[in-house]
Amino acid sequence: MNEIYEAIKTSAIRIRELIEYDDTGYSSSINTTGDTQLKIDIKSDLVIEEEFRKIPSIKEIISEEKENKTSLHDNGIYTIGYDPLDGSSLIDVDLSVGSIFGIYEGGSNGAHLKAAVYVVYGPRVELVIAESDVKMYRLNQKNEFVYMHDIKLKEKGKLNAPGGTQQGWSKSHKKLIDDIFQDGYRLRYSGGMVPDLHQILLKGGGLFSYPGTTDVPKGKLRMIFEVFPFAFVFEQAGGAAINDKNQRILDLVPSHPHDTTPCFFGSKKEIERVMACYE
Ligand code: AHM
Ligand code: MG
Repeated sequence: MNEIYEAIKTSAIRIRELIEYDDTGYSSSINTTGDTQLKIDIKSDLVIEEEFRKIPSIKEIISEEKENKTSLHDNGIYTIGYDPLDGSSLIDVDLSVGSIFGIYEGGSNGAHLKAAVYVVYGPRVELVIAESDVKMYRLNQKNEFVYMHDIKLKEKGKLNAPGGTQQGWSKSHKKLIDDIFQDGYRLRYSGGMVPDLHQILLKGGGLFSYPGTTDVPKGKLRMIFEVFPFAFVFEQAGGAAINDKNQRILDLVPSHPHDTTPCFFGSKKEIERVMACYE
């Protein structure tokens, strides 16, 4: 597993360089979800693939930027699902973005997840590795990721990050979000799930939601590259992650690599509120 973490660190340093200095314009290609890809999405994907090709324990990779799996090493054991540059449309306005990795063994269902890693490219570069605990690292001037501290959620937080087009929310979802604000929670939402979830994790807790809406009934966020890795991080940090049927996210089984799901990530108390609303 360590060699995988090292490959992710090398990729992150290279991607940071692209974010800071490279062209942020559109390419001429469209990805599986129908988004026009930025040149930087494609380049970040290539950087990660190049670094992962050097690691014999990786059997195959599934990228948000590609339609199908890519086989790497026949004798490898791990499948890595990743989103090379999540929230990349925010680079134009100089907001934080991230990379997300799920390290799976034996398949790519939630239950196959062995570890999850994400990188936040903000004013500083931070990297979080979740195994049986959740550890945060920060990039220093010598391009080394230095361990900072473990991440542990409190039972209840203060932040609310409500995603999805409000016009398409159900009445009960709108009431849930309104009630949470009524209880004094503060709005913290940038539109990049990596910095939005990172903020909730570091500030002790809260709720991030991306429900099914009338325009996207199954939500927007993809299970293998985005939702499963963060569900793993939240559980290992002492929180929880569920869908709109009150099922644990990590029990879900996607039928296609790009399947999406409504999702809720939070500390224990906020997830209990979601369960009461969606039961
Ligand atoms: P992307 O992978 O195309 O960048 O989309 C994922 C991002 C998430 O970071 C964020 O939570 C969500 O899209 C916001 O989407 P929207 O503004 O369309 O609701
Ligand atoms: Mg994404």
